Amino acid sequence: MKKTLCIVLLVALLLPASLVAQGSKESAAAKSTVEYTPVGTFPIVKTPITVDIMVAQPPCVEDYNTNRFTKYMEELTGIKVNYIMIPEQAATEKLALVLASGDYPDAFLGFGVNNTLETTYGAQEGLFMPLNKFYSKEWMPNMMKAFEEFPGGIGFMTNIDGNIYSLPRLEGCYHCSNQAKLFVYQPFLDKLGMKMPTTTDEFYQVLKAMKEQDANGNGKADEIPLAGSIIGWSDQVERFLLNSFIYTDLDTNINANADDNVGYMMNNGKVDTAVNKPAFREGLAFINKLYKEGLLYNGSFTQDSSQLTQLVESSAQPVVGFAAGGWRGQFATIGGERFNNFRAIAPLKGPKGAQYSVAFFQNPEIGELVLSSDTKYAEAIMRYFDFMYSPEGTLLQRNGFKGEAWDWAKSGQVGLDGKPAVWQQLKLWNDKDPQNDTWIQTYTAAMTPSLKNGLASKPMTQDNPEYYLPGNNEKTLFDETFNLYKPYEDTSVEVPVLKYTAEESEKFSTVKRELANYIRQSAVKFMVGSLNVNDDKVWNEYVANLEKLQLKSVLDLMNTAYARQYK
Ligand SMILES: [Ca+2]
Repeated sequence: MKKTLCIVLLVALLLPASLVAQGSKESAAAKSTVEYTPVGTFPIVKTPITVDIMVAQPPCVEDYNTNRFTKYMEELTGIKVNYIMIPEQAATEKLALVLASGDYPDAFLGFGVNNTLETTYGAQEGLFMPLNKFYSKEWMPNMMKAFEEFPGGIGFMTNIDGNIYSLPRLEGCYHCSNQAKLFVYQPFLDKLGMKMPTTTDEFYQVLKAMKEQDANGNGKADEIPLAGSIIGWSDQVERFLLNSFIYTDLDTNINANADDNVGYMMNNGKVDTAVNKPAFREGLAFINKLYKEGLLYNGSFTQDSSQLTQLVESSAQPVVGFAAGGWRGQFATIGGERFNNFRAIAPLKGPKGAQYSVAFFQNPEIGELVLSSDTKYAEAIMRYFDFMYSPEGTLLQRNGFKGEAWDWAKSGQVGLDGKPAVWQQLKLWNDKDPQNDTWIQTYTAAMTPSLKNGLASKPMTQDNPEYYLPGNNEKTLFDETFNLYKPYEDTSVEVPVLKYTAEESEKFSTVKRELANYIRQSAVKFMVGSLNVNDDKVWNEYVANLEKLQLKSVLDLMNTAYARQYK
C-alpha cells in the first residue's frame, strides 16, 4: 500500500504543470459564453462550463471525476469540474510546486492551506484571490447561515491584511464548547440527604458534609471532597470554580499555549484580563480556603489525569466527591460503577452573582478552498460550493444519498437535543473503505451544532437506568452541556483567536510566554497558599509584577489584532 502511494505521488509530481493546467486555459478562452442565473437558483450557469480544481484525495474516495456526488453537483449546477487529484499526503508539497510553476488550476480544494501559507501566497504574492465579497448573504447564503453557529468564525478566517482567502470546513464539537465541567458522585449526595449545590456557599457546605459525615459509610474519615489535576482536558478545579467570581478562561498548566487560556477576556469590546481584578483574587481566596481546610485534594495542582483517575478508582470504597474534567472519562474508568454515578453540575452562583461557563470557540478549519487570483470563474465556483454548506449539501457530501445513507427525520423522531429531529442516519458513516458515492471527508461543508444535534436518536431520559452508561454517552454529553452549561455561557466575554504579523510575533513571543508562566504559576501559588492571597502587600506586588512583565503592552497588541480581525 505504501509503495503504491509513493509511485502515485512520484507520477503526480512529475506531471508537467502545463498539462495539468491545460483545462484552465481553455476555460479562460470560453469566458465570454458564461451566462449566470440569479444567485440562489439552480442551475448556476445557463450554458455548461468546465473549471479545473486540484483536490487533495483521501484514500476513501476512488475518483473525484466519476464520483456520484460530483456528478450530482454537475447536474445541479451546470458546472463541470475537472478534478485534478493529488494524494493527500503529497498535497502541501504539490501546492508549492504548482504555485511556483505559474500555471494554476482555478481552485485548490482540501489542501488545508494554513494561515502562514495564506499570508505568503495571498497577502504577499497575490496568487490567491481575496474572497471578502463572497462572504455575504447575497453570494453565499448557506455558508453565512452556518457561520451564525460559529461565533467569531469569520474574524478567525480573516488574514492580517484584512482579506479572507479561503472557504472553511465548519464542524463544531458541541460538548467541547463548554468543557470546563465539574461532576459529583451522586451516591454521596444521596447518603448525606443533600441536594446538588447551586451556589458557592452550598458547595462549601456539601464539601464539609462529605468530609465530616462519612459519605461512603465505611466508618473512616477517608473522603476526598474535591479533586482535579493540572495536566488533563479541563481537569483543573479552578477552571470551573473561578467562574463563580469573574469570567476566567485560565489553564494553569505551565505547558499550555501562551496565547490562549491565560485569563484574557473581553470587557466592553476591548481585550482585558481577569487576572488583576479583585473578583479574581476573591476566587483564588475561596479555593485557597478549600485547600487549607482539606476539602480540596492537595495533589490537584501537581498530578495528571491518570493519577486523578487512580484516586477516584483505586480505593475499595469510593472516596472522591467532586471531580473536575471535560467529561467523566477524564477521572473515571469508562463504564465502571463510579463513571456511571458521577453527575455534571452547573456553574455555581458566586457571592456576588457571577456564574459563568467558559466558552471554548469551535473554530473553522481554514484553507479548504482557495481560488487562483486569475480564475475567470470565481462567481461560479463560489456558488457551486455554497450549496455544500446547506444541511442537504453537507449530508450529500458527507454521508451519501438521500433515501440511502440518510433522510430527513420523520415526525415524532427526536434529536440529540430533545427537539424534533432534523435528519436520520440510514447507513453508518464509514471513511475506512474506498468508495465512490460521496466525498466522506468533507472539505467545504457545515456540520453545524444544530445539524449534528438534530440527528434522530433513541429517546432516553435520566430516569432510564441505561442513561448514564457509555452506550448513551453522546446523548449524556449533549444533555449536560445543553441543560447545565449553555445557559451560563456568554460568548461576548471570550477572546476569539487573534492573528499577529510576523513582526509582532517576533517581538512578543517571549514576552507573552513569560507573562503566561507568571500568571499560571502565581495562580497556583495563591491557591495552595505559598503566596498569601489575603495579604494586600503580596497581592499588590503580584499586580505590579504583571505590569513589569508588560501586561499592558500585550493587551494593547491583542487589541490591535482584535480590531484588525473583528471590527
Ligand atoms: Ca469514609
